[in-house]
Amino acid sequence: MAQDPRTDDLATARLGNVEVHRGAGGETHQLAGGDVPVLTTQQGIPVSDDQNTLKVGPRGPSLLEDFHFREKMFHFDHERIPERVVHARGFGAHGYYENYDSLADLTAADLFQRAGEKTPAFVRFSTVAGNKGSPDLARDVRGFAVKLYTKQGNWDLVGNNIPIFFIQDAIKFPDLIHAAKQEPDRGFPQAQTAHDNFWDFISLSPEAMNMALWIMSDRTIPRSLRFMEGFGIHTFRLVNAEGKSTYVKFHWKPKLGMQSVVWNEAVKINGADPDFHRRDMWDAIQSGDFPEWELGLQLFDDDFAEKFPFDILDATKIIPEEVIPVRRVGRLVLDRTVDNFFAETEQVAFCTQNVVPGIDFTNDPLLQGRNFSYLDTQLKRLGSPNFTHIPINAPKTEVCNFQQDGHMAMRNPKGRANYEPNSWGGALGGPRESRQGYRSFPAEESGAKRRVRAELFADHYSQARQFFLSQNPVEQTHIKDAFVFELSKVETPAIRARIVSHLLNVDEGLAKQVADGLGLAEMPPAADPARPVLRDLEASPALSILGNGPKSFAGRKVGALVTDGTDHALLKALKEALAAEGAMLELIAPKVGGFTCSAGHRHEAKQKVNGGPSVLYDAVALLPSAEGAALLAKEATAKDFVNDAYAHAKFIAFAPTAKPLLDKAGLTEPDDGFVALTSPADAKRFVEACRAVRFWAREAKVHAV
Ligand code: HDE
Repeated sequence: MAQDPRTDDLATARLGNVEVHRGAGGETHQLAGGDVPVLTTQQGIPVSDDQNTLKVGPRGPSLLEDFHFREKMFHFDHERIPERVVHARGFGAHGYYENYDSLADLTAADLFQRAGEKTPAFVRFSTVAGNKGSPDLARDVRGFAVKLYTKQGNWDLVGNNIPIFFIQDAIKFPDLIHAAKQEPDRGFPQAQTAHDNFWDFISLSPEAMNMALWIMSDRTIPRSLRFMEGFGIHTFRLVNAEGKSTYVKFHWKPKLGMQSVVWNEAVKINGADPDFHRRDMWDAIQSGDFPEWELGLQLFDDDFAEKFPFDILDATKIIPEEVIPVRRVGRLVLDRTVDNFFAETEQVAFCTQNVVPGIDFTNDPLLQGRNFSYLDTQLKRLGSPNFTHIPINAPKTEVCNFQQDGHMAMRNPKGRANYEPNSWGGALGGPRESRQGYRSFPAEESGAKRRVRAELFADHYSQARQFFLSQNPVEQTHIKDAFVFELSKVETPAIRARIVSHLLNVDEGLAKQVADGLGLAEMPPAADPARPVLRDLEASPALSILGNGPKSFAGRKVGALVTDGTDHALLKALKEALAAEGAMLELIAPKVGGFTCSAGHRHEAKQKVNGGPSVLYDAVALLPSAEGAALLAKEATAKDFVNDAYAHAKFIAFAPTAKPLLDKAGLTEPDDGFVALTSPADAKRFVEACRAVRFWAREAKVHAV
C-alpha cells in the first residue's frame, strides 16, 4: 500500500516558527509556518512535499499523476532562452544619466532640456564573439549598450568600446560574425579571433583594416568595464524644436581614466577568474564606488561633412577629437546591481531604432541595417512581440496604442475601441496623435536605386595608419605582438601573408615586424589600395590609452602577500595610503582562514595564495614575515605571484623580510618599479608610484621573442 514517509516515518520538531521534518534518510526539510511563505505550484496550490515524487510504495514506480513534479520539471526544461547571436555574455547595472546644462539649442530631446535632470538608465556591457559562459578577458570588442528611460520614451544608444566597426554595410554582418565565431565544422575556438576563418575574412575585406588595428590594440583587453570608453559609433542627428539638425557622434568617457591589461595577463586572468569583469563591476557597485562616465558629443554640420576627407556615414572611420572636440554634457552613474540576472541583464532588449523626439538617424548603411536587425532578433530571443511589457524593457512613461494580444500580453486595454480613428471619444476613444510626437528629420533624398557605396568609403588604410601612429611605443609593440600572436594561430600561411600585405599600407615598420615575428619566408607585395593612402594625417593623441590613463590610483586594487608575523605597522600604513587614494587592498595568505600579524591581531584573508594570483591585481605588495617568506619561497604559486607581477610590469612593494621570496623568484636586482617598504612612510611613496599604473620600462626586458 502507498505510504507517505512524511506522516509515517518522520520525526517532526519545531525550530522557531518553522516545522522541521526529518526524512527517512536523516535529511531535514522545512514546512512553512508563521512568516515563512508557503511553497506553491505555479497555479498557487500549496505543496506538501518537495523532496519526494509521488510513488507506489517507497520502492515503486513514480506516478504521472504527480502534477507538482511534472510542472516543476516542465518549467526547468524550458528555463533557457536562445542566447544573443552576438554579445551573448554580458553584465548589466542600473543607474542614471544626469544632464549638466540645457541643450535645447541643439535638440528637442526631453532628457537634455533641463540642467541637473536625472534620467533612469540601464547599461549592459558585453563581449561580442563568445558564448554566454565564455571568459571575460577574451580579446574582443566590448558592447556598451545604454537604455535611457526618458519621459518621452526609451532611447537606446547601443554602442561599443571602440569608435569604429569592421564593416561598412549591414549586409556583411552575418559574414563577419560567422567568420569570428566558432568554425562550423569543429565548434571551436571559443571567444577568440585567433583562427583561420576570422583572419581569412578580414584579409579579404580591406574595409576592416582600421578595425583590425584597433582590435589588436589593448582596447580589446580592458582591465575593467569601468576603465573603458564607449561610443555610439555612427553619425546621428540632433534636431531642435525649430527643426534644425546638427550631426553628432556620442562618446562615453570613463571618470577613472582608461586602463587595459597585457595579453599574457589576460590569458591567465581567464583561468584564475573567468568572471573578472563582472565581479569587478559587482564589487565596485556593491561597495558604493559607483562607476561613472561623462557623455561627450562631437557636433558638426554639413559644411564640415563636405570638407572632411572621409565620409561621415562610414562607420569604419572616426573624427579625431583634435579635429572636432568632445563636448561633455552630462554624466552616467551606475549605482545599483540587478535584483535578478535573468529578468534584467538577460531579458533586456536594446534596439537601435529606439530614438526619442530630437534624436534621429543618418543614412549610415550600417545603422540602417541595425534598425531592422535588433527588433527582429528580440522576437527570436524573447519569443513575443510583447517583449516591451517585460519590466526592464517597459518605458517609464505611459504607453498607449492599439497594438494588442500576442504571447504573454501583460498590458491589455480596457473598453471597446481598438482602432483609430474611432467615434467612441473620451476615455473609450483612446490615444490621439500629438504635435510633439516623433517626426523624422525631412532630409531630401535622391539618386538611382543601386547596390553601391559612396566613393570615400574606399579609403581603407589612412585612418588605420593614423591610429597606429597615434599610439606610444609600448602600445605599438603590443599591437605588433597581438598580430603575431593571432596570426601564429592561423594555420594557412597565405592568410598570414595577406594580412601583412595590408599592413604594408598601414606602416611599413609594423608590417616588417609582424612578418619577422611570424617567420614569413618572404615579404608579400603591398595590397593594392582602392584609394591613395593619406600618409600625412596628424596623429591623434586622444587615441592612446596610455596617454589618457587615470589621474590617480583610485578604483584600482593591490594584492598583498601576507603570512603570520607580517609587520603590523607596514600593513596598516599600506591600507591607509590606499584608502586615502580610493584604492583597495586584498590580502592573500597561505590559509584563507587568515593570519596573525606582528602585533598579534588576527586578520582575515581574501584569498589563499594559489587562488589569488597577481594577475588579479593592479600592483602587489610582498609583506611576509621572515619565516613566512622562507615558507613562501618553497611554494610554486607564490613564486608565480612575484614573477608574473614582474613580467606584467606591475609596481611591487616589498618589506625587507620578503627578500628570500624575491631571491627565489630570481629578482635580485630590483628596478625602479620596486618600492622598498623600510618604514610605514614608504607606503605613500608606493601608492604615488602606482598612479602610473605600470612600470612600462621593464616590459622590453622580459620579452626576447
Ligand atoms: Fe549589434 N547586434 N549589430 N552592433 N550589438 C546585437 O541584438 C547587429 C553593431 C551591439 O547588450 C544583436 O539584442 C548588426 C555595431 C551591442 O543586449 C543583433 C550590425 C555596434 C549589442 C545585432 C551590428 C553594435 C549588440 C544581438 C551591423 C556598436 C548587445 C542581440 C549592421 C555601435 C546589446 C541583440 C545587449 C547586439 C545586430 C553592428 C553593438 C543581432 C546587424 C556597429 C552592444 O541584433
